[in-house]
Amino acid sequence: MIYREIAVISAVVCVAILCHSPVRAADSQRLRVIVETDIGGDADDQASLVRFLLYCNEWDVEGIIADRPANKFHSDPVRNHKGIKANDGYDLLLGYLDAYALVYDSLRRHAENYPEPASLRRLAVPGWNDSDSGVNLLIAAADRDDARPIWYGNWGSNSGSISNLRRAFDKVKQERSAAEYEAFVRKFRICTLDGPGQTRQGHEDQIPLHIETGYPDIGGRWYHRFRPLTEHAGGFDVRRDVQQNHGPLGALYTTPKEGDSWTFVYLIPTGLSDPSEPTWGGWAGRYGPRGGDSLNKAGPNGTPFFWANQQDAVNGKTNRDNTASRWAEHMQNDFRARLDWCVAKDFTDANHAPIIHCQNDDTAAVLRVAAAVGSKLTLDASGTIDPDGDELSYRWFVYAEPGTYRGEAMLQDSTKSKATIEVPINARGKSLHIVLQVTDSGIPPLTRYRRIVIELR
Ligand SMILES: [Ca+2]
Ligand SMILES: [Ca+2]
Repeated sequence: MIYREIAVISAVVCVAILCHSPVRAADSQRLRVIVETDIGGDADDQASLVRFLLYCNEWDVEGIIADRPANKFHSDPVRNHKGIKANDGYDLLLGYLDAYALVYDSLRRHAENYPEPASLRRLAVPGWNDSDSGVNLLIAAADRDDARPIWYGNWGSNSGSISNLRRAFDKVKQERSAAEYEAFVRKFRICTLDGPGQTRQGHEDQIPLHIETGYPDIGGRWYHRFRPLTEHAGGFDVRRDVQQNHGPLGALYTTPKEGDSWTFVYLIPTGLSDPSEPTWGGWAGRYGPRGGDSLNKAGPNGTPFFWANQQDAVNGKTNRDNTASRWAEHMQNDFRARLDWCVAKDFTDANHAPIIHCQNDDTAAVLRVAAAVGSKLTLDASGTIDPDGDELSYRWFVYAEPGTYRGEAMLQDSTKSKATIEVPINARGKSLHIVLQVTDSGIPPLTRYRRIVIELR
C-alpha cells in the first residue's frame, strides 16, 4: 500500500483551461470490463444496456455476451423488445448497438475513447448453452497478455443458461494444470446478480473478489431498490431526460427498474471509490462480507464475497438505502448529461463534469495518506477545473462508516477548495475517509469526487 506523507502543501497555482474539446480519460486507470446479459426477457436489461453504452468510453470493454436463446425469447411476460426485429437476445443486443452507432459521432464530441461501433459489435457474442462464443471470448480475454484484472458483470441467466464465466472456469479446470487454472480464475473480479451463487459454484475458493448486487432481501432485494432510489432523484424524469428528444439510443430505454446497473455503476471512475474495496461504498451502495449458509459462504481459502448488507447514517436516519440514495442525484444527473451528449451538436451545447485536481493529482484514484495524530492536514483541490468554465462548489466531509475512527473529526473550510483537518489525538491506528465532492453550475449540475483515506499514526 502506498502512503503519501503530507507535510507542507505548497500553494498550487492553477489556471483553469477551457478546453472545449472531448474530455480525456486517464488511460492508466482504465478497467477491463465484460458483461453478460439475459437481454430479451425482463425489459430492465435493455435499460441497463443504454446506461452501460453511454459509459463504455470509461473502460476497456472486452465483451458483451447475450445469453437468452431463441426458445426463451418470447416467454417473459414483462418483455418489451421496443419494436426491434429480433429472434434472440443476441439479435436484440445488436439492435441496441445499431442505435449506439447512430449517436457515436455525437458522443465523441464530448468525451474521448468511445469505441467505434464496428469494434464494439465485434465484441458482442451469443452465450447460450449450445454456443461456445461467450466462453471462448472470456478465455481469450484472460489469456491475453495484460496484467490488469477483468471485471465481469453478470446481469442474470434466468433463461436457463449457465453463466458463461462458470462454463469458462469449468473448461479451463478440466483442460489445464491446477496452477494454470488458478491463475486463470484469479484474473477475474465478479459482480453478479447471483443469489444462489451459480456463477462461482465449484470455483469459490479461487475467485479473488465476488460482489453480489441482488441481495440480501432487507425490505426488498437490493436489485429491486434501484428504481425507488433513483427514478426521481434530483428531479430525474425518465421520459423527458431519456426516452424523448435524446436520440435513438435513449428512445430504446425501457424501464427505470435497472437493477442490473448496480453491477457496473461502481466501476465508473468518478473518484468516489475503489472497486476493489466494496466496503468503502459508491454509486452502487456499500457492501459488507457475506457469511451465512453453506452455499454462499466465502471460499475455503477465505476468498471474499460481499453483498449489500451495510447501512449509512444520513440526516438522522440509518438504513441501507442511504448507501446509494446519498449519491443518486449525482448519478442520475450524470446519466442525463450523457443523454444530452447524444443530441448536442457541439461541445458547448451540453455539460461536462469537473476535473478535480487534489494534492497534485488529477486522476480518479483514491488518495491514501498517512498522518500523525494531533497534526493538521491541508487538503488542497484548488487546481480543480471545469471543462465548461462553470462555477464550482466544494464540499469536504468525513464519510464515517467506511473508516474505523468513531469520534468527531474537525474539518475547517469544508466548502472551500482548500480545507484543513485536525487529526484527532485519540485515533492512532484508525482510518478516516474524507470525501471531496465538487459540483458544477451547469445543466444538469455534475459532480465528481476524490476520496482521501487517512491512516492515523
Ligand atoms: Ca437481467
Ligand atoms: Ca461543467
